[in-house]
Amino acid sequence: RNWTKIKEYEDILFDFYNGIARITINRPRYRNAFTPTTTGEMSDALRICREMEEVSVVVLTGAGDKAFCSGGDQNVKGKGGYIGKDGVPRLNVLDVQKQIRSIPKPVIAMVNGYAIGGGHVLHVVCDLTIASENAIFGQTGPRVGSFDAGFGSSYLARIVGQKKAREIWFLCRQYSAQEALDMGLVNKVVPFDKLEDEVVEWAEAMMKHSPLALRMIKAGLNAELDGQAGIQELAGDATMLYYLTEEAQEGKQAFLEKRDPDFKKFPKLP
Ligand code: 2NE
Repeated sequence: RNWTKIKEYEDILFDFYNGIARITINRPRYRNAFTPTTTGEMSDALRICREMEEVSVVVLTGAGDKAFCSGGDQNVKGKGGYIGKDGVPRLNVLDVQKQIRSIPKPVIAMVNGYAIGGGHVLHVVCDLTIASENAIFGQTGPRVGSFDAGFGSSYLARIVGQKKAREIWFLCRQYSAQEALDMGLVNKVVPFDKLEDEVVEWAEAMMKHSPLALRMIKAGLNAELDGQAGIQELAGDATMLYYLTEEAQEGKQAFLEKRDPDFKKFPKLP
């Protein structure tokens, strides 16, 4: 496949093929652990994915055949967070999680190896996960002095159930791709050399469907779980659709023409 570069970064690759934007964490030396630079770049790339009309589906993956992402880079973990080039401790992977949930396009985690710690949470928050047979899943927080009590816990529990989520966090075990499939944590497992083909096939299948319908379904599934922030997303989509109607245009037009609006002519469907 002829993937073309969208933008050059330090820690990630960002490329495009046939409606699909692919974000690859490119730190294989550290099992694709992220630093504040990595997550800052991922945020920037996700912002571009949201804005780019040509992008219909986003794929998140890791470079090489060993890891999807091994979470926060322990070399830069300091007091108060992960310390970036500016010397400030941050947890900006949380912004990336929120962006993955709120971007109005499907996001597929293409898990090509270890998805561990904060790297595991990244796949959890993606809409779909396709894994290769060598993929390994798990949380390590309580073992290494960390935890994610946000999406990494509550959304995980929505996926695998409360007992299993507590097992995953309390015992910090590793799970095979097959075990992850059995607990509903991933959508499909394929041989490593078929991973990209499978992901592209799923992306192309979704691209045959109405993007607005997919957007509303994603917002609706999120809204049930995300409280007011989730309702805001769904409400924003409703406002966008309303702005496409003549009825909404009439309100603005009347204001600009300094006359009373005539809303009577619009249908009140049952
Ligand atoms: C990922 C895993 C299981 C892979 O094991 P293996 O045996 O395949 O590789 P190895 O030898 O452990 O790792 C290869 C190199 O990558 C580095 C290692 O230190 C090693 O370096 P050298 O010895 O060759 O110099 N490496 C791997 N993961 C790293 C990391 N996260 N940070 C820095 N260097 C890393 C195994 O490597 C592993 O268990 N990694 C640690 C996983 C982990 O505990 N991650 C942090 C969880 S906390 C978190 O991510 C988090 C959160 O809980 C809340 C908010 C934000 C983040």
